[in-house]
Amino acid sequence: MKLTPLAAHTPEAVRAALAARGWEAQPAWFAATGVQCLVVLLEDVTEPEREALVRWSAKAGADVLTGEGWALVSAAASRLAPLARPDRLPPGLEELAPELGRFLASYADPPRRWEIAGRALSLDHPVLIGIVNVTPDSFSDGGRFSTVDRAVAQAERLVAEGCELLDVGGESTRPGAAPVAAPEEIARVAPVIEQLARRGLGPVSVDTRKAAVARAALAAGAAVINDVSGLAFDPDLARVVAEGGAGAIVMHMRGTPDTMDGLAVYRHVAVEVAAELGASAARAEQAGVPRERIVVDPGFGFAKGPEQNFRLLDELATVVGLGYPVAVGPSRKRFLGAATGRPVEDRDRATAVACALAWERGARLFRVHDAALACEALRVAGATTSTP
Ligand code: PMM
Repeated sequence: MKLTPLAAHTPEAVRAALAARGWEAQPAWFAATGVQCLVVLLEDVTEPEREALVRWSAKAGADVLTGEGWALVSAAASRLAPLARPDRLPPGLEELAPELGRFLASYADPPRRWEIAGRALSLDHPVLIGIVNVTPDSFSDGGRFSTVDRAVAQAERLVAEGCELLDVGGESTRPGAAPVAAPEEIARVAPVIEQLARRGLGPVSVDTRKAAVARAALAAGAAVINDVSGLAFDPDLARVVAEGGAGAIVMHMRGTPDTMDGLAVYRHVAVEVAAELGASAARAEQAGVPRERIVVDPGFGFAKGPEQNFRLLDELATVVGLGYPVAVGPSRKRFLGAATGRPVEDRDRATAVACALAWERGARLFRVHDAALACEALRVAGATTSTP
């Protein structure tokens, strides 16, 4: 007998081994995803549910680690699947089926498109979102593109370097930044969005927390609203997105840019960020934004310290498990400086590496200042990923 260890972090190695033995592409892919091991954390578990889980795991050959009120279940996807089927569910575990079913469905068939106003973006390849800041005080490129002409020139460069969406922001979100009133923010972003739309440099997203700014941006031609507050800052914003038929990037943060650093306290950052982000996305859906229009973003640097950002990057699969496409914005942020010792103007290589790691863990959209380096890194990362 001859033994060869196979890569287990994606289904690809098992698929290739089956294909090499004559299996057809589709059955090989389904079998490969089925044998892949998944781990889920269950919380708010009652005592009878815990007993039912332990009984099921002994029969199903799954591993369960458990304590009062919680359980960690580790098993091949195909073994977990019966727990998501009401007709095959062991008695006592009825509560589990809907959530597990949704997770298994998005694991087997992740979202491949993102619907935004007027079109859809394909997520089969890395999608670069180019940053066009029109704030006089943004932390990394503050003031350099504050006029419309400069913003347009920057946008042209980003598109030439491979960006498929341009994110125009008129309010800095760094801690201590002066708040900007809606009319001032509109005066900054609307003329730029109008120019980009007129020149066919788009689609365009607007980085704002305010409903009034979002409304003006949509009227000027924006197709996406990117809200760093996760729809928590302005209660009217979700409705504006829904009525405008726009795409939404719902980002995770706690508090406001001024209070967020003091709120960076987590027992398990990825689990808590995913739960809070899931609640924000649910708010968007309740306001009438269809699921296909929502992208979630873990919000690197927002209410997270360096170590927490790295944990979150490594455990991004937990955010991907929500079932929405995932965007990330590590570009030039402080945690990359903490790892490399590089100042903010010299963090584009670190950004490119972070993007490649995030792609490997399931992110599909990447918000960057410098698209050329990130694009190269993502081409390499993307070339290692096979889709069925
Ligand atoms: N980061 C910043 C601003 N907007 N939006 C999303 N979706 N994700 C981010 O990580 C994010 C964002 C802060 O960075 P900047 O001042 O360089 O734009």
